[in-house]
Amino acid sequence: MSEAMFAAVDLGASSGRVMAGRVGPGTLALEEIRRFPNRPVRVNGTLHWDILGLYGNVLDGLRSAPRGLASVGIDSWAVDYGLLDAGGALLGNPVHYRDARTDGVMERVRAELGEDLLYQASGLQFLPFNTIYQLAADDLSRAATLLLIPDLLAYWLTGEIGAERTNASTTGLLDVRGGTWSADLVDRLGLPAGIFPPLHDPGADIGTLRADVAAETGHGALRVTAVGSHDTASAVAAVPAAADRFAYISCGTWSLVGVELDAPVLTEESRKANFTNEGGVDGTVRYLRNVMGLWLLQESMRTWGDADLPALLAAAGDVPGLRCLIDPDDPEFLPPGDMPARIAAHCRRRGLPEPSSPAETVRCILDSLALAHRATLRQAARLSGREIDVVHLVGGGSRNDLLCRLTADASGLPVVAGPVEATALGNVLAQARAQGAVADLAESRALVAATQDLRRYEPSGDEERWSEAARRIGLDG
Ligand code: LFR
Repeated sequence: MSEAMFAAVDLGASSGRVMAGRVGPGTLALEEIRRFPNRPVRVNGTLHWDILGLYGNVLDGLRSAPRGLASVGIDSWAVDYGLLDAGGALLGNPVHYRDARTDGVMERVRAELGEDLLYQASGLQFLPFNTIYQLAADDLSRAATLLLIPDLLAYWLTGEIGAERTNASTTGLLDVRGGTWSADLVDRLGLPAGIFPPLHDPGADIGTLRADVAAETGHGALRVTAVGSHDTASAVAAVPAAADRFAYISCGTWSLVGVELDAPVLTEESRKANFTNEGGVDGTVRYLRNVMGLWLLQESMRTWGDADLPALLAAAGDVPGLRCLIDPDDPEFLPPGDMPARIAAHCRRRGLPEPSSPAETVRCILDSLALAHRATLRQAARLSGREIDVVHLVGGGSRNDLLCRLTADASGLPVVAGPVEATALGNVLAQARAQGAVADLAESRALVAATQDLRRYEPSGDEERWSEAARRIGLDG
C-alpha cells in the first residue's frame, strides 16, 4: 500500500494537539498542525474542563490539516465524561477528575460493595476519580447518555454515539473478563443502565463528519476511526518494543508504569498493590499503576509563574541527589494548588530535609519520581511474573534527560527514551491498521523503532544508594 495521511487529535490534561501523520512502507512521520493549552476552569466552586474551547481547537486544527486525509482519530485522558439529555444536548460542562466532588465517595462505595467485588468485576485500581465514583457523586436524573471525552468529541463530529473500549475500561464499570458494561455493578450502584452506549474497539469505523462540520472544516466526507481513545492505550501501542520482556512508563502529567499482558492479574496481592488491568489495543491488558508523574513539576511551575524550565532542570542536575525525598503518590498532591509548599510540608511532617529553592524542589520531584518508577517496575514484574529487560519511557517526560537518567539508575534497568509523541503515533497507527497500511501491533512497533528518535540510558550501577533512599521513604517496592 502506498502512503496515506491521517489526523490525530490528542488531548492531554495540560495541552492538546492536532497532528497529521504520514504512514507507508518504512514511513511514519508526524507533523504538528495545531497545539493549544488545556486549562481547567473553576466555576461556582467546581473545576471543569473547557470542553467547547477544546472542541473549537479541534475544529481549527482540522481546518488547517492537509486535504486528502484517510481518516481522523481522537484520544484523550481517561475517566471524565459528558452527559447528554434525551435530545442529545450536553448537560452541563464536564467536571475535571481533580475536582473535590468525589472526596470520600470511593471510600463509601468501597465500603458498600467491597473492594474484592469491585476488583474482581472491573480489575481497576482504586483511584478516587474513576468514573464509577464520579457517577456516584453526580446528578443523573436528566441523563440519557454518558460519553467519555473522546466519544463526546466524536459524537459532535459525526452525530454517532458509542463507547471505545480501552477508555471504557478506565470507568470501573467494564467487566474485565467479558469486555462489556458490568450490568451487575451498574445495578448494585443504582445507575441508569440505559446511559451506557454500545461498545466498540480501536479500528472501528465511527462515521463520517456531519455535513455542517465537513463544511466548516473543509474536509468533505472525512471518516472518524476509533483508536485507542484512552491516551495511555495509544501511547503503549506505540512503544518501540521488539519483544515481550519490556516495561513501559508513559510519562506526562501522570507516569503510567507497567507491563503488557494477555490476561488480567486479579490476585489479592495485586489489588492491595493497587495495580490496574486497563484495556489495550488488540485485547491486551495494560497492567500498570498510576504514579503521580510530572504533575508535581507542572503544578510547581504554575506556582512559580514564569520560571524557565530548561534552566531549572539544569540547576536541578547540579543539586546533590537523593537528599530531599517525598512519596509522590501521597493523595495530598492530587488536587491543584501550591505544590512547592505542599512538598516542603510533606518533608517537614516526616522529619525529612525540605527543599529550600526551586532547583532543590525540582530535584526532589525527579529523584522521588525515579524511586516511584523503580518501586512500581519491581512490583509489576513480581505481581505479573513478567521479566523485564528494558524500560521504554515514552511521552513528554522522555524529553526530560535527568528523569530518564535517574529512572535508569534507580531501576537498574536500561531505559529507552522516546518517542515524545507516542500517543499521537499510536493514534495514527490504529487508523493505519484499520486501512490495512500496517499489519499488526508488532509491525506498528517496529515502524516506530525504525523511524523515531530514541535515546538509550544505561543504569550507573549504584543500586545500594537507591535502595537505601527507597527504604528511607518506604518506597522499596
Ligand atoms: C494519562 C491518563 C491516565 C489516567 C489519567 C486520568 O493522561 O489518561 O492514564 O489515569 O490520565 O484520566
